Amino acid sequence: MESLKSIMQKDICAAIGKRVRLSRILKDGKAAIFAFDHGFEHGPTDFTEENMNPRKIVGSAVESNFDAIMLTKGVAQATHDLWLGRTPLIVKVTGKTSLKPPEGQLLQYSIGSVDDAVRLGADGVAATVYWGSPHEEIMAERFQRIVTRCEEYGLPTMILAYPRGPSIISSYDERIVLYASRASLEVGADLIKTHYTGSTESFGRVVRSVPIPVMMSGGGKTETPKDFLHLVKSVMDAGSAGVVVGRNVFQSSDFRKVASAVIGIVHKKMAPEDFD
Ligand code: FBP
Repeated sequence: MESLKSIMQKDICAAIGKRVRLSRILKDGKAAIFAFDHGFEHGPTDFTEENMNPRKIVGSAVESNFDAIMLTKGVAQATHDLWLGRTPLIVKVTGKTSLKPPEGQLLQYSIGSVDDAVRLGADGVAATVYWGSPHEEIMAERFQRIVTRCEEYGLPTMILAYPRGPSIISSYDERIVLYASRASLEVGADLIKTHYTGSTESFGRVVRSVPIPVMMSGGGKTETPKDFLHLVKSVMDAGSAGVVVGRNVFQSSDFRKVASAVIGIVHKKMAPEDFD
C-alpha cells in the first residue's frame, strides 16, 4: 500500500506543478488567451477561404504573443511546430458541432482527454459546462472528473462557464453569470471563462464573487474593433484576470493590431484610444 508520505509528496509536487503552469499562463496574474476551437464548434462559417487552414490563424496568434492558446487536440497536433516553445497550450477536451440539431447543441461531449493534454505538453485543460442545460449534470460530472485527473498531474483547469438552457432567459444576466461562476468554483475549476454582463460594475460583482480568476469570453464580432477594445477595458476595470478571445481577433481585418491592443489593455492598463 502506498505510504502517506509518498501520497503527500505526490500532492506537493502536483500543487507546485499547477502553480508553475498557471504562472506560465497568468504571467502577471493576468492573461490574454487566444481561443481557437471554432472550427469544431462553428465550422467553416467563421472563416474565410484565406484563413480556413488552422495553421494560418494559429501562426498569427503565436506571432502576436498571446499568453496562451486554447486548441482542440487535433489542431494542437497539426500546429505543434508553430506554438511549441513559444506559446503555452491549453487543450480543450469537450465540444459540440453546429451540425447537430439545436436541441442536441446543449451538450458538449468528450473530444480529448487530460492524458492527451499531458502528452501534448499542455499547460492547462479546458472544458465547457452549459449551466442550465437539461444535460448540465453530464457536463458538470465530466468536468469534475477532468479536475480530479488534472489534480494528479498538476494541470490547471479552465471552465467555459456558459449559462444556456430552456430556463435561461439571458445568458448575460449578472445573477445568472454569477451563479454559473459560483457553480464553476464548486466543481473545482481553477480559471473561469464566462460571459461579460454588460457593465464594469456588474462584471466586477461577478469577479469578486469567487476567489479564483474570472476571464471574459470574447463573443461574436462587435460592430467595430474599437467597440471590442472598450469591452476588454471594461472587463479589466472590473478586476478581471483577463480575456479569452477568438472571433474579434481572427475575424478582424488586422489580426496583429487588434491582438496587440487586447494584450496592451490586459497587461499594460492601456486604453482603446492608445491604438488610434
Ligand atoms: P469567441 O471569442 O470567438 O467568442 O470565442 C470564445 C468561444 O467560447 C470559443 O471558444 C467557442 O468556440 C465559442 O466562443 C462558442 O460560442 P457559442 O457557443 O456561443 O457558439
